[in-house]
Amino acid sequence: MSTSSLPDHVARQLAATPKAQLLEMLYQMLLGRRFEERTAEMYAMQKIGGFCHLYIGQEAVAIGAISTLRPDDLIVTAYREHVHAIVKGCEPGPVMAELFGREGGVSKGKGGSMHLFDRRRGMLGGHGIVGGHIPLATGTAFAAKYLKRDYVTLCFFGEAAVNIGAFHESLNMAALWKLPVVYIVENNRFGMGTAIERSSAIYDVAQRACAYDMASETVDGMDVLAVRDVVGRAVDLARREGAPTLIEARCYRFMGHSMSDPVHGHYRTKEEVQEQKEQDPIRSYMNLLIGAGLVDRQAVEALDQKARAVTDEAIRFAEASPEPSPDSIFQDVYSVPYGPYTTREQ
Ligand SMILES: Cc1ncc(C[n+]2csc(CCOP(=O)(O)OP(=O)(O)O)c2C)c(N)n1
Repeated sequence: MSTSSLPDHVARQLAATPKAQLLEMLYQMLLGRRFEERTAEMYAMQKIGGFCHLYIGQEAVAIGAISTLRPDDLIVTAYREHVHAIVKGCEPGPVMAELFGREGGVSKGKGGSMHLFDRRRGMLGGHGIVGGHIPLATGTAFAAKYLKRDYVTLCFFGEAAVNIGAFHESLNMAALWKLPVVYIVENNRFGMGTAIERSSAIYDVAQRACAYDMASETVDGMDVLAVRDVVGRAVDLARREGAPTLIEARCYRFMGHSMSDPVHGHYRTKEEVQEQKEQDPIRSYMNLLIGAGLVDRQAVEALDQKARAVTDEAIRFAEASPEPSPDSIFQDVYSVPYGPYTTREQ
């Protein structure tokens, strides 16, 4: 494939990213998809209870964004976060065990699907209150500045969260104090069954940054290299200059809002969902890598087999893990009064 026929961001990323990392990103997308498909099955078998929101269709956002991070960087997410957690380094077994509510889970079985947490991997949740975690990311970014550390925080949330007061308070402080944080809006167009056009006075979410004189970009959230390109620049800016950015990644969820919701309900048509599925971010990226001669179909099949095997193993791990003991009910429920980046080990 001649690179002159490629969009600028693709040519740039193919030239700048080691082949092993490009393939790792494809593997992570496949792993995220297989993990979520099996999660749906486990939910239907009642091995997983409570709320459960799948990420199928949006994989390019988490994988493209997190691929730009160092291991000591942090992510803070909303509740559609199984894939973010795995990509940030949480083992798939403990993530699945958390969904099963088992002791071996990343939150010891007490958090469930919406509250995945692993401080050592820089995964600071998993939060169920829409927009409630945005100030936490602003806080970890403030801590970086205060402690003179150069880690960056990525904060992921849906477009429905930008109408929450905490979003505006957070962006104001981050811009005022120049904090190293990147806010990533995963605009999948719907907050449950409410289209953005019915809930927001403006639909161009990135424009919200103007109010705080903050850098902003809109990116195709179905294109993993585009996300990596845009988030990579924002992470550099945050690390070098402590400046925050608001990124709007336009994407689409292929499943219902949560496991208890229909795929389209009355708020979108079957045809719309089908049309979006034709833009599947995994297929597009796979075709791009094949076209660029970086991988062949056989190698993709091998990556997919590995993703399936890792997911099977995650389920075995979850099944084998015991229920949390009743004695542990009050342990780890409230946090200790010092944060993830103090010198004291907890
Ligand atoms: C403060 C608050 N209000 C309402 C809800 C109920 N609720 C759960 S998910 C959701 C929609 C959020 O949509 P969005 O932020 O766009 O994220 P998505 O589900 O699309 O990933 C709502 C309203 C909640 N969890 N928290």
